[in-house]
Amino acid sequence: MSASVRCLYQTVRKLANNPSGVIRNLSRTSPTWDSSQESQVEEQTRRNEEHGQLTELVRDFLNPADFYNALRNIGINFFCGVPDSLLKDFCAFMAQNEVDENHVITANEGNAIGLAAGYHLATGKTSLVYLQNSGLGNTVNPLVSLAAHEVYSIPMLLLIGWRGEPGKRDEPQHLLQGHVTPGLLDTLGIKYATLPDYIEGATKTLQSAKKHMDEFNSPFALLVRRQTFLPFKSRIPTPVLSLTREDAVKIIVDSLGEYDIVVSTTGMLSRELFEHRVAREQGHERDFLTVGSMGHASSIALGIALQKPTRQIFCLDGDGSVIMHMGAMAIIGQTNSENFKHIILNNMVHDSVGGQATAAHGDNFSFLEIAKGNGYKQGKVATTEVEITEGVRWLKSIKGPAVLEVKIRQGSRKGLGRPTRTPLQNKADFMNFLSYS
Ligand SMILES: Cc1ncc(C[n+]2csc(CCOP(=O)(O)OP(=O)(O)O)c2C)c(N)n1
Repeated sequence: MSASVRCLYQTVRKLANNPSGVIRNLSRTSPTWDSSQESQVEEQTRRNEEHGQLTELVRDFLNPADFYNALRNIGINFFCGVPDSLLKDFCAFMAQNEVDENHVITANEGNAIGLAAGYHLATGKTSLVYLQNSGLGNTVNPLVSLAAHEVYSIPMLLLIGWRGEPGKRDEPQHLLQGHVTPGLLDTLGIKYATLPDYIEGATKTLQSAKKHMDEFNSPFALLVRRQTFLPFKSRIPTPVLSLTREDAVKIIVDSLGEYDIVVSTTGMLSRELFEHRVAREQGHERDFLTVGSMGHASSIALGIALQKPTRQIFCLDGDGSVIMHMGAMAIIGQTNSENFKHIILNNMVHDSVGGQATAAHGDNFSFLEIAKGNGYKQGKVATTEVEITEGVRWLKSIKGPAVLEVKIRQGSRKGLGRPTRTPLQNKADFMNFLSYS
């Protein structure tokens, strides 16, 4: 622990024990902190101290450990879902403290509803399904045709990170989703509440949720606002590799031709691609940034590849995204899209939302075997700068569909920006670029 972190931690401990109760619910465990979270909590701690008697101005945080214990107290012992940045501290706590048998990170959010249903059928018990509200769409079918009271009536608690909450600053792809989230739950007939950011409130809300789930045998949802949880960090060990995703993106992009088309996946990758074009003083017209719609970049790329047979299409994908909608690979493999080139940047984790393991973390997992089994014509792995450069050259020279798996380490640069052009500007520039024959 660095000196500044130790100092903060001591401040936090002191304040947590402060009889004036100026700040509440700070950690009873010993989480590690990253500097941005650290400085935000430090700033908040300072403000809380300044509030003096105005305790109504105090900002609380929910300790992931306390919330986990409160869940166990209402009988929840099984946890599954897809990670979200607003839930990353809770996810990190789970990854570090829960055994694998009781905690499964699923490929997509619909799978998690299925898993929770199977768990209920086998045990009669309720589980927790966590997700970002972007993944609500993936849950709709199993919620309405499996878990609903009108069908198999299966209780489960949904913990939903509320990106794009009205009144909060967020990216374009989260705005509509954030706005429609409560209405969507209403339409689905799912009762919900906002998760309080202090343990007494959270415990009460969990008790009401339990009462509802017991009485109606149906799902109940908790909406989680940003910065509800106290920071908790745990790092999933992955192989020591030299290149980051940003390094790899730069090498790939610099190896492409002037007319080559790029479709990039959700998360940090598209942000790094955008910044690299800025640094190179290039326009952004060659890139379609799949800022939302996680897992669909390869299908978008296929749609373009089939219509533009004289152009080369490079889909820059992530392991979590490919796994989320892996069925797309089966369809791609069964086409004759010779110009479809899939580059999977595999860091074995959901790096963009906190670094939780994907199935690619498993010892017996292989993207090359999967691609081959789905009918891709060829595949290769690259881990170094030279291998990536040669790999892209090779992809350009062969007939697809083909795949290049690029093995990278987790992590991203601090202060990474966000695209400054809007999705509509991106679309217009890109369509214009596609129109060159
Ligand atoms: C349907 C849906 N579920 C969850 C998310 C939240 N999310 C954004 S990026 C991301 C991780 C992507 O992981 P991966 O493809 O492996 O790329 P990496 O971040 O590791 O580069 C997640 C889970 C989302 N945007 N959409």
